Amino acid sequence: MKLMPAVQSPVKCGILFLAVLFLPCPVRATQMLSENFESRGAWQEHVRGKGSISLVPGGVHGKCLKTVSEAQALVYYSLKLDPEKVRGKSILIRCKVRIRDVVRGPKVYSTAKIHVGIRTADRRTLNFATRFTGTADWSDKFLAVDVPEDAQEVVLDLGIQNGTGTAWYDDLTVDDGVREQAVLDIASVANSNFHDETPGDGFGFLDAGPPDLSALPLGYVRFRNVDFYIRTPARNFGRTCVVLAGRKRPQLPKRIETVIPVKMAVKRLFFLQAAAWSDPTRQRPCLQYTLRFADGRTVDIPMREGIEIGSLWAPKDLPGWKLAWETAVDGRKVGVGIAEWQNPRPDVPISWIRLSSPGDAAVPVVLAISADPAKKTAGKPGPAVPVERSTKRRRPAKR
Ligand SMILES: [Ca+2]
Ligand SMILES: [Ca+2]
Repeated sequence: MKLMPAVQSPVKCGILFLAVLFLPCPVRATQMLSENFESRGAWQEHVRGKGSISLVPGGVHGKCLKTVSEAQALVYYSLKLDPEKVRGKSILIRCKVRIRDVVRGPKVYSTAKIHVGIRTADRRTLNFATRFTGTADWSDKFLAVDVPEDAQEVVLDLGIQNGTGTAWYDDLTVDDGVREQAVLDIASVANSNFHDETPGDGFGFLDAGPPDLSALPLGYVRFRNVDFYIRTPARNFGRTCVVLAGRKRPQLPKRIETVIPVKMAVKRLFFLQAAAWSDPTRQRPCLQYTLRFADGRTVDIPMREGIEIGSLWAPKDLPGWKLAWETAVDGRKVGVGIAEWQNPRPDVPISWIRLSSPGDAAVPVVLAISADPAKKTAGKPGPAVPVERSTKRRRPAKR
């Protein structure tokens, strides 16, 4: 293991970037269910009104589930989850979803959705749902559900509840939500998105055209054995990442005034990031994270081009930045990587993180930040699950 030299910080606390710490982790999410909708299996069909349920070709892989509601019908494809396996857990449901002309029905929840209904021992009904309306091609959807300890019945439903339209589902997984790393919520600082069609028109990701980060997987991802949460454009006014000023984009902010709340003691931080128009030979900071500890002390973590932050369009492993994801668009590469920071003060909670850039170097892009919590709660070592929580409803008997 090679230790990188300590960098300057106000508290001189010997910050080390560890080059090869991406080792297999002992705590992994356990997958409880994986459904590809090639055949019906244990699922039940519920159609009330004019609608239909079918398994049809044209899925993300092979067949998919197609649910059609012609006039505010209830069209649910339902599966009972084993309450023994999900009680007291924060389960995470992921699914590819495609919708066409889905129009909301009489209630705010009358839409296409991923829904979980829970009946408890004292006969309460809890409803959790991620809802969809309109028309959209296949995309990743999530639903996180905190299942109470006294859950007696847990039912997962896919389909349309009294809305009108068509919804397709494929590649469904349910896992127990346990994560090795805690994902930090960057919603408060996100100022950009991943997409830019036209260079130089003043809009879009880096305003440099393709290749952009449109193909980056969204939601919960695990790169090099580190859990991250990549924001989806469906929330937060489409803002999914942070782009700061650099030589080629001086008009962007050099400093984000808001901060990322952390509020926990951490052993390590992981930064998913890359630099555009980067010159790895410069080896000077183009991005800085400033951490404030609960005792008021701060520490600056500079990210140097060619060392801790690699090139977005020529991504390759560096001493302190390991390639996490890459793709090619028309033969041109684009990729992002992980820089890891070992906290010399793991016993002091970190209050927040601020982002800034010198503004005269590469243009830095920050996609996600995760932390290794210093303490793991028994049974729930993962993060407080999501950054973009589901809509939670507590209404009796209505799904
Ligand atoms: Ca399929
Ligand atoms: Ca543009």
